[in-house]
Amino acid sequence: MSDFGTRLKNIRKLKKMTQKELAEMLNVTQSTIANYESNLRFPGEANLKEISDLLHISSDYLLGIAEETKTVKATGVVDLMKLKEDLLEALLKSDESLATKIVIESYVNGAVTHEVIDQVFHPIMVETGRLWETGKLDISQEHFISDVVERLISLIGIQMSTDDFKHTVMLISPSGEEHVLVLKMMKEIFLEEGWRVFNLGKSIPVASIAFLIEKEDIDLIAISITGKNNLNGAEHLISAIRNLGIFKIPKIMVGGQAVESEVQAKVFLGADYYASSFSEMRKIALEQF
Ligand code: B12
Repeated sequence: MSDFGTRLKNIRKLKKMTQKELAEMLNVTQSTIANYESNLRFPGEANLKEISDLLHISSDYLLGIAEETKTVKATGVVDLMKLKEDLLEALLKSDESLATKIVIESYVNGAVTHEVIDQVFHPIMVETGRLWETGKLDISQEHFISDVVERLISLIGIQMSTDDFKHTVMLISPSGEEHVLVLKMMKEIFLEEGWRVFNLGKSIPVASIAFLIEKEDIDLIAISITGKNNLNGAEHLISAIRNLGIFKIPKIMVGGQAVESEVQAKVFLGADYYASSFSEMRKIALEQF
């Protein structure tokens, strides 16, 4: 189980609060909060109660007295496999509040965004698709799960306390592509790596892409294509971007189920990079920029 300081820091970050903001709310200095989070000092009874009220978490939980979550190993490491199973079970029972609680607790205990997206949310969506395909899940349940997962992804979004971004990425899908949840997952992965992100979704006019490239100095355009029938749209989009006549054309990376299932796609799309998974995408982002 993680210590008090780490738990406090994780839950503060999850609530998207800076040390300064929490300190102001508690009427203490920022260094007091920093000391709490480094386990150099501990709050008195009154302050502990105030912290737990402000962060909506029980003081027993902050102190580590409350029962360990099922998803946390005794070592304090989040068991992602267990997290995935528990979360899927809650989603299949349409229990959104339990699903939210499971995800929040895993973050309080130090879960890392790109790991949760890669090893929890992605497989949950794949399993959802499999259950729907085999007639074990109604479309209404599939839509419910997509909506809750989308909300949970926003919930775990990292706190943006910096405007000193390393690079800038634009995320898009070709028009007609309804699978945009994947773009939200990609957004959190890039944010975690310190990138500035413009998630523009599907059906974005080329003129608007040009406008943003000139305005924001975009380094990378990442395009996700799921439906095979959207490959042509993606190809046109990429060649239109290449022919914009702009001084600095950003690098283009493609990925998605359609690219994986169509061997030729990697060639005819004409992108600079192709990756078959989020971890490969992250590797390119880290190594090539
Ligand atoms: C949720 C879902 C929906 C939701 C989407 C909600 C949303 N807001 O996104 C809704 C209900 C709208 C939907 C609609 C449809 N869907 Co649907 N859907 C799914 C489901 C269950 C999950 C999709 C998802 O989010 N997966 C999670 C992401 C993270 O996985 P991923 O896309 O594979 O991404 C990985 C890699 O491909 C890669 N990657 C992806 N993008 C990128 C981009 C870059 C740059 C890089 C580097 C890497 C990368 O990294 C990821 C992680 O490793 C899948 C099942 C499945 N197996 O995926 C079906 C699925 C994708 N859908 C499918 C179909 C057929 C449809 C519909 C045609 C159904 C219909 N008859 O209406 C429509 C299509 C509408 C349209 N015009 O696009 C098929 C697609 C088959 C195909 N490839 O053509 C699937 C596979 C289900 C199936 N087996 O039949 N769907």
